[in-house]
Amino acid sequence: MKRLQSCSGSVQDRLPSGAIATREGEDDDSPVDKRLGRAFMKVMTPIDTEVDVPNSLAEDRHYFRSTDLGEAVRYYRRNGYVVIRGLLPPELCDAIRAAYRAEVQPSQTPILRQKNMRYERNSFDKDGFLDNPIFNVQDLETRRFGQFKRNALLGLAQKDVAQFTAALAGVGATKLIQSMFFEAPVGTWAHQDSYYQDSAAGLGRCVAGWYALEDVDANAGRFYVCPRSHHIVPVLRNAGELDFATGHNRYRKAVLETIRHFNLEFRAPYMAKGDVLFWSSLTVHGSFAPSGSGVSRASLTAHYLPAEDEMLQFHTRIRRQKTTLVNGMPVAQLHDQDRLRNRLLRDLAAHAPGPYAAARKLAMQGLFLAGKLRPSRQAASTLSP
Ligand SMILES: O=C(O)CCC(=O)C(=O)O
Ligand SMILES: [Fe+2]
Repeated sequence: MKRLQSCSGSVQDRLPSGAIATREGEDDDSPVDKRLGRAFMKVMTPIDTEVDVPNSLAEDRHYFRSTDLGEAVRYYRRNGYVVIRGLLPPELCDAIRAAYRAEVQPSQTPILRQKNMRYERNSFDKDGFLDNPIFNVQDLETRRFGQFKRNALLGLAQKDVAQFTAALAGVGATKLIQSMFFEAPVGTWAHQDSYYQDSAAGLGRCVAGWYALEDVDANAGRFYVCPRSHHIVPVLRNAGELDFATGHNRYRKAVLETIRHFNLEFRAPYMAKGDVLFWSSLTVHGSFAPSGSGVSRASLTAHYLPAEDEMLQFHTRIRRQKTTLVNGMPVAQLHDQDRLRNRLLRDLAAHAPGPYAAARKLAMQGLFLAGKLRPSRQAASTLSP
């Protein structure tokens, strides 16, 4: 949303009435702008093409509501993603952001960050929005960030979410294995989540959710997916030339080449406060570079696995995680800051970022070297999550 602009009304209040005559179903894939005759915002894609981005609910597909579970699952299986409107209560979205402003924004404590996996202090863009997104909200230190962590996890593990993630994964129950918090536009590179983490029981069994905590402006580096890429595109393996330790930049380029090669569509649904977009770990996605200033995209993302599955990291190793229960959902932790040992590591990493990053790089190289020497841990790809 734009800075200083206030959000009014509930998601229900703002739903368009009859903007699209037919209910948006899995078979209706004609471009929405053609049917509505509206002018969308033009945004540049990472392959330097222009794409139309809807900038209001009325301009977008209707997608689904929390009562449309069966239809939503069918849409997800076919398209590799689905949007559920109003899954998070707007008051909870506001409470998460209020707790962020009260506890996280003023803090000087180093926090693990999504873009570089380093412990860093907050950094803000020129409009004052956090531009180093938080990695694994569930690991934050309760003493300092308890309200923010509690509110965020209440949303990410709420009953409706548990029901959707289980149905989308085609299992009885899921667990949360990773989460992130974003505020400023960051322009995340195109990728399949599987490259970073997936299920050891089969690639594609991981389901992720993007939770809009505000109405997201089209200029604020909107989250996009490439529909059906989970079926069309082979899994780009985290190995050899493209491995994370030595070939991450090559991987990023390879994804863009793949998008061009298969002529994939970019689709960036309008995300109103409380809307959730779920996608598969095989679906190509990312977020656009910001195309305007003064705009934010406050959001959470979370990744879920079938509760019984183990996490496969970098297509290379099984990463065991300890779990806690939130609302009955297991939530896995990797760097729990409530443990002294992890806080000491954090302080070391924050005070000597160079040596810490070098040590981490070496460890990664060792991991992939060891992977080459032992029989492959790579799970088979399951195209129907
Ligand atoms: O919102 C973004 O920029 C990227 C989020 C993402 O790729 C993820 O959570 O897997
Ligand atoms: Fe991702």
